[in-house]
Amino acid sequence: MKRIQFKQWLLLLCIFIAGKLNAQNPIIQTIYTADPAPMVYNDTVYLYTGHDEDKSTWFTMKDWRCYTTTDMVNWTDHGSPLSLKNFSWAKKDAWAGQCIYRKGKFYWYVPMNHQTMGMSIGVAISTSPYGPFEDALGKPLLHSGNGDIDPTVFIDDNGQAYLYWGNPYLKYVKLNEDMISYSGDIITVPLNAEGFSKRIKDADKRPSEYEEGPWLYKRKGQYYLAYPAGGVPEHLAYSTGPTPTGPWKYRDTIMPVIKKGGAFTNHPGIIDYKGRSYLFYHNGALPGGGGFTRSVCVEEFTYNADGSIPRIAATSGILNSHQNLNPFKRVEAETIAWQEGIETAGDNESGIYATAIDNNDYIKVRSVDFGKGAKNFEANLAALTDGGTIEIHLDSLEGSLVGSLHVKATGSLINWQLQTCQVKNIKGKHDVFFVFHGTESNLFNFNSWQFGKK
Ligand code: FUB
Repeated sequence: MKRIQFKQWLLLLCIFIAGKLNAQNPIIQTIYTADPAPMVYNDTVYLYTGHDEDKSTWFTMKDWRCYTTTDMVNWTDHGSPLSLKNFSWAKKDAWAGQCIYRKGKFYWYVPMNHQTMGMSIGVAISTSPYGPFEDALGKPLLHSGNGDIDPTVFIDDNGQAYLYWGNPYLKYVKLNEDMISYSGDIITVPLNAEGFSKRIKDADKRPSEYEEGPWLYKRKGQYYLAYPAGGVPEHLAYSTGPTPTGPWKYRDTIMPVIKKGGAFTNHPGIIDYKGRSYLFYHNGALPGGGGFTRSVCVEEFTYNADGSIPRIAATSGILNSHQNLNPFKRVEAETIAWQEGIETAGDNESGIYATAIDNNDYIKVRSVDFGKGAKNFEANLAALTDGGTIEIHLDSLEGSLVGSLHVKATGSLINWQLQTCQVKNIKGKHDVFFVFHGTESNLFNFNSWQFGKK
């Protein structure tokens, strides 16, 4: 992501200006992400995504990613807990999946191209939402045709789990309680006009507006099936039903085709979190972004009184944090509301950290509550040479400079050391900008930070 073409600078400038105006979308800027699958577990939003490779000219995807938030504006990068390498039978195409919790375990359903059979759906299992995940079966959970992509999983109140998937068809099975096998036939859902609206574009090719990427959930006794619709460029639409297997009734468009900065695909992920409702989707708005280099975004919305979903516009993102961030506890450097120039990397010993830090790159963290005051700053850093600086600015890139940490060499880029500086007495709630300066490239790696009161 780091190196961009000169002609993309104009777009970068727009994003930069938008960034200054508090843009939050796309919510991940370090890599291209696609096909969001949010999961609420223990008061945290876990966002599982696909990962478009840089400069991709097809859906070239090799791994899946995980991010978390508790405030909907600062997102922590947890790296890649699952990749094609975890499936001995996989050939390529780590496309859209979804993860769900059941009885102490996490089940992540993902499609990929089988070495001989074509697109198939696998299931990976872990005892932690962060992984590591491993192939539960050593073979696909199912293969019914080459349109076996984009699984969505849902567990009803009575414990029955359902897996829906497919493009151009829409199919489902009832999963067994073990979540890694199913009972009964694979059912093909009739894609009729009543359930999914009559196809307008390419009506000879498909019977209904349904395209791919289903997202199944239940709210207030009603079952919702959201999906990309209408052919490319896709919009998001939904149907509802009285049971998890329908009959489905087409309701409406959720998000129209994104005209500016959209990708030709889209993909819904809908959750309720701390009393508010959110639609996750993807666009192509980052520098270098497009149909095969997509980025995950999120919008807050309110259901209509009758339970219908309103039209949701793609905006610059969520401005109000759910809760303040406590700067007096260790915060991972890869907890980011917005950034420019940074990448993330990781290994078993260091965890995930911010890297590829060059002059003028920065990380913004929102709604940091310093309470009655912070007097010093401590960062866990690794540097090959002296000379890099972390400037701490409040509320904007040019906002008041409250401290500068002059980074010292630590011996290697994974040899971590706590380094500190004094800061002016910072009180109350602020957005914090860590702005990096230095003459070298790869100035240092940045693992975590914390403020102190003395
Ligand atoms: O990300 C690869 C494919 O593009 C997904 O499986 C589809 O839903 C579309 O988003």
